[in-house]
Amino acid sequence: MKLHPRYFVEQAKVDALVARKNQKTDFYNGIYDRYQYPILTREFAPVAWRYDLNAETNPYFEERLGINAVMNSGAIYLDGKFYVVARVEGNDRKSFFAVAESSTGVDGFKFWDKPILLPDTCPEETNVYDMRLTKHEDGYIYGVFCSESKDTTSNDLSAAVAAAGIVRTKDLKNWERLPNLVTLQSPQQRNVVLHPEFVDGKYAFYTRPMDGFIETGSGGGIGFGLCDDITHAVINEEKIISRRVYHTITESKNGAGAVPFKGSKCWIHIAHGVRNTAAGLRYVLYAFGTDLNDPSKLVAAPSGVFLVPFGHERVGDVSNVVFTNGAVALDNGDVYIYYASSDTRMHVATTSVAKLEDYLFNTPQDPLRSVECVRQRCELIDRNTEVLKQAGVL
Ligand code: M1P
Repeated sequence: MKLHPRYFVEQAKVDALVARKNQKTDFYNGIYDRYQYPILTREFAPVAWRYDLNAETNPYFEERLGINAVMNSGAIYLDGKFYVVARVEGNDRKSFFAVAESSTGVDGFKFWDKPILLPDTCPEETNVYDMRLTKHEDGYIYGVFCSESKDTTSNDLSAAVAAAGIVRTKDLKNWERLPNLVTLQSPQQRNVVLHPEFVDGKYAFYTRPMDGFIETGSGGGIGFGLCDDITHAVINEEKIISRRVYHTITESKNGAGAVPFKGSKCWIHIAHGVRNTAAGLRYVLYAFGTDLNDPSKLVAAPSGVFLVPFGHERVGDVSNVVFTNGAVALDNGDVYIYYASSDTRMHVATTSVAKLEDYLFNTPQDPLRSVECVRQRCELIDRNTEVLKQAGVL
């Protein structure tokens, strides 16, 4: 066996990307900072994942198992390091999970040597994606993800069934697969998130009831349900805590995003809303707060979008999409929100718990009608006119 010399050229490209420093851009909204470079793309995948390195069996050094995209990643902070469990999509359209780690949280993300090989306990499962990582107070780290299977009851070739798969680990290396979540009220589930604490002594899940694989149909938004036993998780009843609303950013779909984290006033949620347009579905991020003692009770609902696809983020495999399923909140109050753009690459936005709570509680709510929105804006302008007069600017 002889190592192909091209290996060194390609591996140097990966090493350069991992070594590249990331910087805040001049984007400003006072709420969070954006960064110059994505934190992970398909080009970060190790060369050994994609090529046969043997010059005898791969004389042209052709890519054998290409990587198409690196996106929607769960995130966690453990022992001084940032870890993401990325959704890596192969050229064959199947996704899998892979851990990448960084010591800064904004750059230097390096994939571990091998992707995660989950226990194969679900023979009908075709695809897995979008893992949320929850450091639960029971001592485990849970990964809740979409487990997708062909809908064998339909003649439509693309008909599928989405369920919430559950795994758990203590080290991100050894994963135990548990039975998929059962929601008695909802035939399909995607974007299910496990709350980090027990609620009334039970495991608490945020759900996203759906009638079909793509359409949420009668599914009213982000649900909340409790279950007694995570090793056979069944939710009898889902209560909608953040509704889909006509002519808002959540009109078509409303799904949980990152695992919520605790502020001083509320649980902070960064979720996604979807609306339909002539150019297809547009996915944006929005934020809401729930009661510290009752995470199913909405206490803060600022109007409109929190983060939208911006500049080059707008274009990719599924354009006009931003999606989050992971955030890290450090003990010092710093927050790292990991989001993917256009189902293609991963980014980070940084902020703090204090800034987010200011945003949650001081951004006006959506008055839901144009005339009220103008009134709301004119009131702001009037107050600002007084500020400018008193400052001698006007
Ligand atoms: O393509 C955009 C997103 O579509 C799905 O999200 P949702 O269930 O809210 O429609 C998911 O497949 C997600 O992975 C993807 O980013």
